[in-house]
Amino acid sequence: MPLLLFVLLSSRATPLQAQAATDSIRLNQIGFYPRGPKLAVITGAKKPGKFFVTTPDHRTPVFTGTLQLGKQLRTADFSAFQTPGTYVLSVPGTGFSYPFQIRARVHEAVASAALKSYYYQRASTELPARYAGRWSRAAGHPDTRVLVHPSAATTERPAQTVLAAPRGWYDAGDYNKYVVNSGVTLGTLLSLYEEFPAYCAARRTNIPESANDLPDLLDEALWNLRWLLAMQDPLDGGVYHKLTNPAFDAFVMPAAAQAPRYVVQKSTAATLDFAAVMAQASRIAGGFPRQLPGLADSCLRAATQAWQWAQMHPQDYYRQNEINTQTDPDIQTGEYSDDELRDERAWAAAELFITTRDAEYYKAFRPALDRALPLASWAQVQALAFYSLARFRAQLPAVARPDADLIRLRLLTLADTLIAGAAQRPYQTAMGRSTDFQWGSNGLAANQGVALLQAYRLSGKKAYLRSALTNLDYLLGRNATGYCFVTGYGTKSPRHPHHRPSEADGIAEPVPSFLVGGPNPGQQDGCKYPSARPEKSYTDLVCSYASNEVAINWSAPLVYLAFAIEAYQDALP
Ligand code: G3I
Ligand code: 9MR
Ligand code: CA
Repeated sequence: MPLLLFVLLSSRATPLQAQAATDSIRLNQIGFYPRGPKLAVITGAKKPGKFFVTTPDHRTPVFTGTLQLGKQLRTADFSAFQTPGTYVLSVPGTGFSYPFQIRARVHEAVASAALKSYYYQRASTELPARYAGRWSRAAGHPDTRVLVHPSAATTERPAQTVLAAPRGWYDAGDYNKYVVNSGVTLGTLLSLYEEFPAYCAARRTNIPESANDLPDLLDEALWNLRWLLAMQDPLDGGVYHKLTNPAFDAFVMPAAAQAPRYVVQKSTAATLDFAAVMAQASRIAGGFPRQLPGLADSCLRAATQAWQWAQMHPQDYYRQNEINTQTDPDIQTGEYSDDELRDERAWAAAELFITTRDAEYYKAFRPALDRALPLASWAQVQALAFYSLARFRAQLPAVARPDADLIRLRLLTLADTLIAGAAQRPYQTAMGRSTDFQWGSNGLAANQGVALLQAYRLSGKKAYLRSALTNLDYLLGRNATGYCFVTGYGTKSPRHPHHRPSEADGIAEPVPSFLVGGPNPGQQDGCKYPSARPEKSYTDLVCSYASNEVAINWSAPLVYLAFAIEAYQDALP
């Protein structure tokens, strides 16, 4: 018997192959690049010793290493092993890991899948089996007869006026369509396209538009963008905050959800996010005049009118409780309320400036440069302005040029705060400060990855790229829960996301390729959680909307992170 097998088997009564993999070895369950970093974290008693990389049948050891004893957990670093293949990691006394791959383009499938998740979220259309596989379903929410809610009534469009605003993506586990969250989502996806146009164009997701000559990413974005255009009141330029049922639908399939739908009050936040996205979409559509005739002009006109409305209505906050005391029916769905709109204003101004080169917009953006730059989220979009200005830094008009270094400094400072302390954390990921764990923490981790990738683009420093990869590793399994957080990917992944189609379709497996919200010590849903600790406050139960829901704004930075890491893989050491 080879020595390794003797060592492995001597601590066990049953043959290894008959045993299940252990949950105690935490690693990226998809895999690693041949020349990239490879780290696993091992929970449980801190016993020193060796670890082994073996073939999946455990018979052939291919690499031997020594466990590192961290402050809290042990780690196994097998970066030096570079041979492509499928393997497991074995730790005597602990067990063996789920299988993983080492190969070039190892994240390509999960990256494209994350983009495909938007197809599954499409409203107003059936999903035929040839695109949706087992998760094909009938059309739901035509949204061709949407009512103007009393909170949105104007002389020209009084309450109960019927509008059409079809298409768009369902926001999350629910079936409503929220402009604020659509804005940050589209901004992130369109930024990815603007930064990696060739790479994006080469990715196919098997959607009905795959045969046309637009990149699938843009076709998918257009499904939502065309809905978004209909959310603007053409008579004044203001944008309705959301298109929604009064109350959340039951856990039924889209076609069975028939409650009346409303557009509600116009808000400054929605209108500014809309302006930013339309300005950005305008310059992208301008690159496809034959495929998208007239769209660039329509988007720019919509953006300009939205900006003007927001200038005249600087503080029209969406406050659901106040509306509900004044109008009927009461609206109980997601609020997406935000009292801090300097960032939304800065983002809209920056995108309008880049597209029109009008210095007035730069003046409106400029105050943002005097503030520290926070991480992007649905309520905080300032980073999207900086990403775009950095992307176009070589082509900007003279008025912006003196600030190029400051824009860069703000972005690198943000990235430096994300890297600080990461190596000392138990899982050695950028993600993991205690404040990182909140509702949608997986989206936050992905957004950290995006910020780090921006810093890498600007500086060429590989530490930023490697740090971004630690967060992809985190999302795919190297974390305190042991889950790969993308449905249908990895070995241990969510089975019961708070996602109405996944629950109602009668198929055991959830709709694939969704990123769930992730650990959230708020535990606002009152479900049963395994632990109160922030990093372990995740539960794979359908009731858990606070940790196990899916959402378009969390998947978008994952798409960005996974695509960009794939595009940069050869730069990994
Ligand atoms: O930002 C603070 C942070 O500073 C603080 O440390 C932390 C401590 O609890 O709280 C953070 O705020 C939380 C915020 O999410 C973070 O993004 C709030 O407590 C929390 O209530 C808030 O939750 C939001 C949730 O709706 C409830 O309003 C989520 O962001 C938001 O993603 C979620 O969105 C819902 C829609 O309403 C409806 N559709 C599904 C969607 C996803 O769950
Ligand atoms: O399903 C809803 C989910 O999309 C929201 O994020 C969440 C928080 O607003 O609310 C969920 O709906 C629940 C509601 O808030 C309370 N009653 C049970 C609903 C379904 O679980
Ligand atoms: Ca804001």
